[in-house]
Amino acid sequence: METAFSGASNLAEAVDRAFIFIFSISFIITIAISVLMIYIVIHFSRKKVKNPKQFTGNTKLEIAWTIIPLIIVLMMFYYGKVGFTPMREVPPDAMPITAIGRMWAWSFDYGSGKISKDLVVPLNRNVRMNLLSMDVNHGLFIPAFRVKEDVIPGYKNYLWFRPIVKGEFDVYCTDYCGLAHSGMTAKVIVVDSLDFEKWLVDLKATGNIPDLPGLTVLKGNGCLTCHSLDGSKIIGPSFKGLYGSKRVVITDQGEKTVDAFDDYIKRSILDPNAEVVKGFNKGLMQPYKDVIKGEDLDKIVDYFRKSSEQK
Ligand code: HEC
Ligand SMILES: [Cu+2]
Repeated sequence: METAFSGASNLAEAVDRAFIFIFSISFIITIAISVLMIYIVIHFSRKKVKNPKQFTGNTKLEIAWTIIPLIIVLMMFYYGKVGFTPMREVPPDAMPITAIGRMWAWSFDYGSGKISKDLVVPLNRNVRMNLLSMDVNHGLFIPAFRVKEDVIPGYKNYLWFRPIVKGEFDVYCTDYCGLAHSGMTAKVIVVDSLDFEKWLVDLKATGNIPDLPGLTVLKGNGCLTCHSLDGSKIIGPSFKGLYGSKRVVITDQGEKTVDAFDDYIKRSILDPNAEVVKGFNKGLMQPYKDVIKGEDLDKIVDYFRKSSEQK
């Protein structure tokens, strides 16, 4: 099994080399300065040197301590540059996948409506990740591949890699993007080419639920940052299977069960904290009384009804 210290992509080696170089230099300098300081404190103490000499400049020494660090930092720059340049040069044959960041989950879009929670990639194939944010700044970080790039709304960023080790690795978000930022993780799974093709064929196209007007309203108002469509729990309950189901809610009068038809859904949007779905926190969803107007409200309910009929 691979450890976190051995890179799993073609880009890892150069990153590790730059890191180890900079780390070693820093380590050596830290030790050297500390030893020198201790030596000077002891050797030049007042007890030992009664009449200290005054120095006023030493050209040779000054040239040395300018040139040597200059060479060292230029070498650091060189190793950094050698590692970084290929990261921005995507091979033309790279397979495109879109990484979508939103509060607070990653999803990976393989095209044709095929969207996966985990990033499955074929061994030894170049992969280009197009980075898309639905809301705020995120950062896509795959430590084992030694790649990390910002995911900024409205800005077309990208990264690429070629996985060279089979296995499962972690994906993180590196920009503090709100409450559940630390939970914004996923897995990269590197598999053989054939297994990958099979997995992709089997991956159900969930992304292309026809864009009913209600879905546009949900997207436009940021509802989907807290409510998923696929059954997963984000901050609020998933919208999957909502319409027509029984909900257990907590009101000021206590617990009760309601049927999720038009009235309940409208109430939940306009005044969400009057009936709070059991197992969820009150006060997270703001009332949309002044935000969602009559017609849009009907479109949302319509969307819930239609998507429940599709099943
Ligand atoms: C900040 C997160 C957040 C946002 C944004 C948000 N909600 Fe909610 N929503 C919640 C939480 C948490 C609950 C559960 C607690 C409650 O019922 O108040 C909830 C409950 C609901 C319910 C009841 C669901 C059920 O399972 O019975 C509906 C319907 C709903 N929201 C619709 C919407 C719509 C429509 C929008 C956008 C206009 C929206 N929400 C935006 C967090 C959010
Ligand atoms: Cu994030």
